[in-house]
Amino acid sequence: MKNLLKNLKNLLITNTYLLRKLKNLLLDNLDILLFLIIIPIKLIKFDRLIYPEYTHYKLIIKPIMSSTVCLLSIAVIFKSKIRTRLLYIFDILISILIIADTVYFSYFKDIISIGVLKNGVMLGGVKSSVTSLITLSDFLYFVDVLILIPILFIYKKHKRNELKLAFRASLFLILLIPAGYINGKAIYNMSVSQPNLLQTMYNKVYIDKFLGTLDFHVLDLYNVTQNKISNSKKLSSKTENNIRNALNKNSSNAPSVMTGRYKGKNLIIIQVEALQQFVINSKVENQEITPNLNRWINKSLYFNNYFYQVSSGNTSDAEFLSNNSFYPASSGAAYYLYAGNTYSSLAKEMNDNNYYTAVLHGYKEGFWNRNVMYKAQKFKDFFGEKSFNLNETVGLGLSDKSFLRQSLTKLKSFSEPYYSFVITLSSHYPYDDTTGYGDFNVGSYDGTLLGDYLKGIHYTDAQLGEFLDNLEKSGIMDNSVVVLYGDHYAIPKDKINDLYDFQNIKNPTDLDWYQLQKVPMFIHFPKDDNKGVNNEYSGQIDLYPTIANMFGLPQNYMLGTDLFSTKNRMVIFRNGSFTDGNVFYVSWTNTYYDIKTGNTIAESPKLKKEKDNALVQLQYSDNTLNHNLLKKFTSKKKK
Ligand code: GP9
Ligand code: MN
Repeated sequence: MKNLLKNLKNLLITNTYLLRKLKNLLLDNLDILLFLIIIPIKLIKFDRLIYPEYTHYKLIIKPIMSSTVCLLSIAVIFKSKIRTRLLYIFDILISILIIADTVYFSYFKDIISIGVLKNGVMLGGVKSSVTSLITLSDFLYFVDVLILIPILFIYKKHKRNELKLAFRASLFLILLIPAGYINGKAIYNMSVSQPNLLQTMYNKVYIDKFLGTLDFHVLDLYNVTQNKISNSKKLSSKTENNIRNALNKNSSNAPSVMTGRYKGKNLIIIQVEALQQFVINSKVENQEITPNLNRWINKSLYFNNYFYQVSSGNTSDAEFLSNNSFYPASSGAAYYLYAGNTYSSLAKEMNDNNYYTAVLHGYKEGFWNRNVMYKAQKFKDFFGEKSFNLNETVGLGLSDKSFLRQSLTKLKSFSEPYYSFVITLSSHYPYDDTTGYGDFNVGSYDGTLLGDYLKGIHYTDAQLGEFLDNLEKSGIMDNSVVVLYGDHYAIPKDKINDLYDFQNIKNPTDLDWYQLQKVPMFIHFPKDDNKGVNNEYSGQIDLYPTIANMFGLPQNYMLGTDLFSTKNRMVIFRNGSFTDGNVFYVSWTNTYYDIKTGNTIAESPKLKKEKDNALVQLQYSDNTLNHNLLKKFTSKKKK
């Protein structure tokens, strides 16, 4: 009995000792505990806002917890007082970041990036309505910051058991290594499942949804810094002069019949999603695939050897090439990387000629960083998803039918002369939303990607036909030049065999593949003037110089060539492949093909020169963009 009592007493003493130890441990690390609870709650709350459809936290908990622990690991290196302060500062900063993200998201349905801040989009677009956008619930993010003030004050008085530096350093590693690994793995997985996404940031919301906003902002910072570091080397004035001369080559063009002929007319450019050339004047099951475009091509000047030149920036690269006459970024997307640059874009030159300029596209404003980049290109207005009534959707968003109808109404209200850049959406990969496509019979291709594409593009063709007919009926066409082209490929490489089969190509070569990378481009002039076919080899980079010539705009800063004034151009692709219309060089196999015979040919000194020149042109483009040379060139010119 005595022993039992003694044992009980001992147990009690040890327990109280343990309890006291535990209590002290908890109190000593209260700041860490609170940080580990508060920050993930805030991050998850924001994630729920941008991703209301998700049903469980499993998707996001790993990157959110691991990024929080990574931050925490930095703080634990310091002594307890500094650590607590640091964690508190992190809390404040994260709260500000999330509130800013929330306000921006409620307006643009996108996430703030450094480019957004640099371009002042936040100020321009949101300023007027900032107060109406901040809701009371946004302040919840700050509640703990306020409540913590008195708590931290009292907490200061608690004497903590100070850890030795060696212990703190090991704690740092113990936290950072697994957390960094888990976080890195989440980022890596995304880079595998969504190639190009992390470099181009075309869909910031997607990244934020699945990695959390902390990771998103760190990745954004990483991209920007990496770009800054790799471009920090200054260019010599000789290199700069060479670039300036190369950009100016169009200015020395002798005036042609087209020069200034359409000055004062409206310009409507229609960029069609995934419109490839092979569907033009082609049939499936004895029906025309694009009867309307075929009809309009007959009334227009059709360029039937026109290539897309996009790189990983896809649609945005097509816009970039066509509006600026520069090559896309070597990796990543120009719309993201160079959004802070100065441009001598088509819209800017049109503005300077008293045109009204606007972009119309019925999709999310922040996608492809458009809201930021249109500002940099000096478009006066961007009518994005918010400006349209989303009364009918196909695929990604607003249907082309509804979009083009609403766009026509908008065009009618624009003050003339105007430049309107209209971008369609419905014929977007994977083309499987058949709503409104009718029952276009694609025979044996039914159920394949190619079959779906044929249905999809047939639908878009019908909408474009209606739009073009209405432009004509309403008299707009009499006073406008209308340009239409496809942005990029529709059938990716892994499904290309279906297309070879459709085209009846046996034993395809890389030349065959390249010849299928054409997109239709036509220019319709008032009264069907200049109609015909132009067979010259050309590409998207040549559009701006061509339009500049027709509209009497300066042709000073462009790498493409005017389709009406220049012969023997080279069409250069981002990977260094090129064609001069006779020979096709495929860079990934270092092979030259004779276009007429389809045979490979040996490199001649002339071809070697062309190959080197292709790389020089790409280098001019990269240098201009990386060093923001247009800012320098255009401001010097004004003096
Ligand atoms: C969406 C659209 C799609 O706005 O332009 O871009 P893409 O995926 O084709 O590059
Ligand atoms: Mn596209």
